[in-house]
Amino acid sequence: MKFHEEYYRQLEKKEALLSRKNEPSDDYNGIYTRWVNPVLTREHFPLSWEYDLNPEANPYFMKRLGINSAFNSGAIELDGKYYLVARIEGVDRKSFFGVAVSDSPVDGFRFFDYPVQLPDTCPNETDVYDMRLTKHEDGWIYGVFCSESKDTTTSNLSAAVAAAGIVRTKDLKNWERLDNLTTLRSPQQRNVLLFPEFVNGKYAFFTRPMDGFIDTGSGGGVGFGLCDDICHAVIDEEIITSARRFHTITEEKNGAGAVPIKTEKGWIHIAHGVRNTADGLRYVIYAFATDLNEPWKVIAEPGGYLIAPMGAERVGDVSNVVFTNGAIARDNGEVYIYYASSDTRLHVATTTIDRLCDYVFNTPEDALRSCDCVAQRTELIRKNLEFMAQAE
Ligand code: M1P
Repeated sequence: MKFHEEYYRQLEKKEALLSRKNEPSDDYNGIYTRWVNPVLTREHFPLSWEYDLNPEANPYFMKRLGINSAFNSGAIELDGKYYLVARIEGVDRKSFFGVAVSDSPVDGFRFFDYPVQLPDTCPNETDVYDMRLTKHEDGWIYGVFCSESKDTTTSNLSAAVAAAGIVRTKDLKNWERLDNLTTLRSPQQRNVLLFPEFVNGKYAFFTRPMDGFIDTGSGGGVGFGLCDDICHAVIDEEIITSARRFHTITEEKNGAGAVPIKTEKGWIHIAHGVRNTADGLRYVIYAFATDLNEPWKVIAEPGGYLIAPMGAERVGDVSNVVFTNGAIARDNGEVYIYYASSDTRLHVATTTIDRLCDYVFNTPEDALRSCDCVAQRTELIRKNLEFMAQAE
């Protein structure tokens, strides 16, 4: 009896969470609006994903395969529905993917019956995470993700190798695995995404060249490279697009985030930047634009961050982190940025293409030195005071 009572109690709690309506927060910056409730958490999974629902096999109604978190998610709109391919981490620390769907972009996301079972083509692969979803002009939906394996060349137990795995699908249910991306000049890769259009007749990737697993080392920033064959993707040269800079939000490292959004003025990129602090790494989200025809050329890069961890977002498994690998830009100009906080849960912030363009093209660049930053701000204040005086 206890089993059934608890089952129905948990089911009711879950249903209340899944049907809870979200609302915009009153935090204001004019650029985007944060929404109050996370769109995905560890509580969003069907009971069947964690519990054995057979009372004979599980008399105490225990979680048998617990889930720790649901966070960095690829995002896509298909036939009027919103889909998230979430990074799900089990209590055993292994990540995997699950697809959640909703009729609304801000709440009501429910996972498919089963997680994604990727074709097991890489025997040494231990972990997979952070899928970016690209609706490519070739007609496929591609998922590019981090494929992590143990580094067997050293005795360091924690040493790992990160590569970019590639899958493709038409329906988010059946996934075909292609060869991992090979980058001839970079030993490791994470935060790779496939650009949605051919560039010079080739498949184009934004990459993140890295010397090691955590440190990007000599990797100068977000890279860009072309390949001929998506089924056996090989990139030779990687050009640096958005570069890491001393004493900025990208000093330690940066990486591509959501698939770039096409606008009349250029491609808008929503990426992440990392700086080091006495308390460890701090991850923020920033934006920049690249040229419509030469998408590797940065044409605007506002100074500072677009989204930084705030309030409860600041705490989690890896605290002081916001991270995005998915945004949905609708034909009507609405934009939904799905961002995770502290490697623990997923949130949404809403804006529009007009606002993002205004932000990216009209926000001053980082002046790089305190002295010049003060001059920048002084100029803003001077203009404002003059304007206000005239308006009186
Ligand atoms: O823990 C913060 C993030 O760390 C990694 O990002 P990066 O490669 O830029 O350091 C990723 O593993 C990401 O999943 C994670 O959110």
